[in-house]
Formats: sequence, structure tokens, C-alpha cells
Amino acid sequence: MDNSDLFICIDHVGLAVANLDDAIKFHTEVMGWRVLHRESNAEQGVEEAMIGTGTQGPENAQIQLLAPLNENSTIAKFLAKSGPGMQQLAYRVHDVEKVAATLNERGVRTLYPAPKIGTGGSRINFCHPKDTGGILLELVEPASGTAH
Ligand code: V0V
Repeated sequence: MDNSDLFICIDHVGLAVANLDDAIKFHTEVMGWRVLHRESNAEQGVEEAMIGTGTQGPENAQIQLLAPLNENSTIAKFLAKSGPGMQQLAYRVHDVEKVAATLNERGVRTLYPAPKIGTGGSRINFCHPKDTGGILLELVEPASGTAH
């Protein structure tokens, strides 16, 4: 793939939080954002909300609030080790498999051999933080017709 075809925009920034309702309350009542979407993802072990500004456009990055669904969740592990805060940066892509393959060719490991289901039916994979300068980088291919 050409470099110009790899990434569309920053899709979202994921924040690990201990309690989703408390985090939503803070980000809406104090920071003035609004909830765009909320769901649970059992496979990823998260209860999550996507929030946006009052003027959120389709290519403006969203904030994803991520709370652990259970004690085995990657978010529970992250909270125990690092405390609440930024857990991931997510880049939007047109084709998650092609982007993962291109990054693999360039020496970046992806976590899953095939994409998994993410927010709003998107297809997702992650780059290992050890290969990206310490950042858990998510690749997000939105479900067709949406830009969660
Ligand atoms: C771990 N490390 C991180 C990190 N998590 N570095 C930066 N950002 C993070 N979030 C570092 C950690 O400090 C260690 O470095 C090393 O990686 C191994 O960490 P660990 O604590 O032993 O943890 P592991 O290996 O058990 O798990 C780490 C990975 C795991 C990244 C493999 O968190 C994972 O599978 N993440 C992908 C899935 C995920 O995050 N799901 C929740 C979001 P040192 O100490 O060895 O130097 S779900 C989502 O985003 C959805 C649904 C969506 O957007 O659609």
C-alpha cells in the first residue's frame, strides 16, 4: 500500500476508566462532551461509550471511554498496572486487513491474525505497543456507512 492510503484520520482516543457512568458524568457535565454511542463488547471485556463535541464532524476524533466488564478484562489489567488514563490511539482505515499486512511487512506486529469486531460493528486489530514506540495503536475499519 502507498503511505497515502494507509490511514484516514484519528478515529478515537481510548481512555481507561474504572466506572463508565462516573466517567460519562465528568466528560458531559464538566467537559461539555456528549454521548454518541454506548455498548458492551464481551469479547474485548469492555463497557464503552463514544463521546464527541457539540460540533463533532465525521472525521473528528472521538473519545472512547473504556471500563472493564470483569476482572479478566485488558482494561482491568491496565487500570491495575497504570491507573486510569490514555490506553490507546485508534487510526481509521479503509481496509484493516490490508493495513495490518502492510504494517506486518514493515516489522510491526498486529495482535490478531484476523480482525475482531469493535465498536458499532467495526473491524479492528491492534499493533503491539512494543513495535510502535509504546503506544497501543488500534486499526479501525468502520462498519460500512458509519464512522462510529
Ligand atoms: C500494555 N502495555 C502497553 C499497554 N498495555 N503499552 C502501552 N499502552 C497500553 N495500553 C505494555 C506494558 O507496559 C508492558 O510493557 C507490555 O506492553 C506487556 O503488557 P502487559 O501488562 O503484560 O499486558 P499484556 O501483554 O497482557 O497485554 C497487553 C496487550 C493487551 C496490548 C497485548 O492489552 C491487548 O491485547 N490489547 C488489545 C485489546 C484491548 O486493548 N481491548 C480493550 C479495548 P513492559 O512493562 O513489558 O515494558 S476494546 C476497543 O478498543 C474496542 C472494542 C474498539 O475500539 O472498537
